[in-house]
Amino acid sequence: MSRVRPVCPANAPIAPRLETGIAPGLKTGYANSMIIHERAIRRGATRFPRFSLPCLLAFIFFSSPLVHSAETAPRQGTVSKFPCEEAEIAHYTAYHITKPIRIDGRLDEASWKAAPRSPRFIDVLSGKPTLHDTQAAIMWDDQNLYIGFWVEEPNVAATFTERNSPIYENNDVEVFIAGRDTYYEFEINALNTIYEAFFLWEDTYEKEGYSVVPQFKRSNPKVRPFNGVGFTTHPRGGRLGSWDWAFPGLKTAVHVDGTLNNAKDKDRGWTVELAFPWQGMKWLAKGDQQALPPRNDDVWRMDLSRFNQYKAPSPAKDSGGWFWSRHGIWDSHIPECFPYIRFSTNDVATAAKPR
Ligand SMILES: [Ca+2]
Ligand SMILES: [Ca+2]
Repeated sequence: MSRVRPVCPANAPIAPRLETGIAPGLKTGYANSMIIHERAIRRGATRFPRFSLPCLLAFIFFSSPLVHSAETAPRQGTVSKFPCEEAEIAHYTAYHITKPIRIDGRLDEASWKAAPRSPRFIDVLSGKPTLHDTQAAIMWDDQNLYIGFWVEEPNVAATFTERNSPIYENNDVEVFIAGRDTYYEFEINALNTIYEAFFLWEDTYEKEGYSVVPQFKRSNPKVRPFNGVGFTTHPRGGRLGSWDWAFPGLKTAVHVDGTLNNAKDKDRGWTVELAFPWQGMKWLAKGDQQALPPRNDDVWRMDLSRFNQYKAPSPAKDSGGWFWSRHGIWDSHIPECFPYIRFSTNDVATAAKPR
């Protein structure tokens, strides 16, 4: 059964901003001042015009699990504060590895072949199947968290080569890693160009000591308020974004299985291989005192996704945002919707066969 959402007139009065603005004079330097509103502009203003408050509330209501009940059959009597339904959020076990991984973009190590893969990503709004296949896997050792993406793509294309360019304006894949008080955003295109940002919830920003970290200080010109993209009524309240964050020791690589920026042929796609050192996760682990590296059965919230500039043709309803599990609203920035990643000290060779 298809859902029906209210149609809201664009630019209606009483318009709550879907993003925090940047002063026009700041739109210079540092890759356009970090393209600060990143997705707010691209995924908010450009794709979600300003709606009137009643319409916005109606949209959120119609995106709620209650309205989805016929499709998703939520548990009786449960009401989520978030646009994703708890029962829909993915669970995954990340296994330990002992053999070294070469970060070259090729996911040909035996460990990657043994690791469980995510299901094919689904549309972030509808949860429906997507045009092309996207899968991911997560592994770890005592030094690093490893993430691999398999991205089916008949025309692999990318343009940005400068770090922190608006990678989301290319086709990309993205990683979000959340702690209790903070979360990290990572994006990468097929040219192995990356974009990073770090977000901190205001309710713990001062009292937990994040406010004195140079990269997170309010006085840092690369730190600004951020209020999500589509879900601007997060019950936790405000947050800050820092575009002055580089994940310590991060290693990234991409392999293109085809020809890059040549549309005359048909490519198979691209793969992405990432190593995030645990020691770079200090500010993510602090809030809930997560161990670095994890202990057996520790659980983190992490989200993996893919964004496309093209859409599946009508009548498909393709939002262009493809996720491991659905958010139900156009917003990557909802840690409560991120999949549950459980870390096992068992070797990846003991993992179940990939689906
Ligand atoms: Ca490799
Ligand atoms: Ca090509």
